[in-house]
Amino acid sequence: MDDFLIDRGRGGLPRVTLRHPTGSGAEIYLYGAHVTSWSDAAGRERLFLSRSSAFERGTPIRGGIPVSFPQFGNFGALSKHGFARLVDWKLTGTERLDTGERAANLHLESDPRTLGLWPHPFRAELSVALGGETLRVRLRVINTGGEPVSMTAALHTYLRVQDVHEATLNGLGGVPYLDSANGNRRGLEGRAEVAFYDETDTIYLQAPDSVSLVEGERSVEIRKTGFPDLVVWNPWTRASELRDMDDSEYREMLCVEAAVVEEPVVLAPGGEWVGAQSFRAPPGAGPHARSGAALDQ
Ligand code: TA6
Repeated sequence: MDDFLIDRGRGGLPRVTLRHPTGSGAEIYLYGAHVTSWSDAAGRERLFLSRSSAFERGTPIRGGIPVSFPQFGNFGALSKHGFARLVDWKLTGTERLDTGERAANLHLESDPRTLGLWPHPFRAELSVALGGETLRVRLRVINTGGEPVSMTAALHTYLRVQDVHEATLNGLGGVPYLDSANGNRRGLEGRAEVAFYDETDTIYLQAPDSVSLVEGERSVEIRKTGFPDLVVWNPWTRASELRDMDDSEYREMLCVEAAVVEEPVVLAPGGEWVGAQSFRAPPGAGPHARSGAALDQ
């Protein structure tokens, strides 16, 4: 099979498929620059995508890696998570990197529609690089206007788990947080291994760049650069309030989002900002498997 395929996916929306010689794969929709699938060399899907997700313009895709830009959540006057996930991005191109990764590069430029929502000229670029065991996603934003601009953003990644009750997120002990599920109460994470028993919507502030999601013998190492914060979300039984997620699907997902929330990025005219999130899923790796170097960006 070719390394790159450009076709129409669900809902007839344009889609780029990346294939790595090891057998791993990824799919990206131009609508929202949305990564909807990352499968490892054994063919196991590593991202969660809701069975009830819409694939139609005007509604965000539920699952995968939505791009929240230029606003994270409701932290501003725009609609929740900004407009980037609701518009068509353009495919800049695909390439084989020196690292052996297969990559797709997308971009979005301000136009009359975005300027009507957010009066700031910009260019945003999203690069997705697929390796044998890794997926790297990089967001670059350039202020192409003449005034300073303030923005927040996230790579709102939905990771797939077999059962969220059995999963822990490790590496957040001692990190301050904002608990969005409880009136934005502030706290300090007391657990080295965070387990999940209820609705979770936590913004870890100035979070460590490396955490790991561990579930039995499976683990995913998650790294970020440029993004100071890390958001962890699971709607739990409130999934029933989401019309694009089945009631029990909360068991199969955990959002671990590289984000910039509390202290917005301020870009001077001509200035740029880069943030990235990457994932490594070693085959058959046990809970304590670790390897950092391969994910440096
Ligand atoms: O990033 C977490 C969050 O902001 C939660 O508050 C939750 O609502 C989630 O995003 C999903 O938002 P959405 O608009 O996609 O339903």
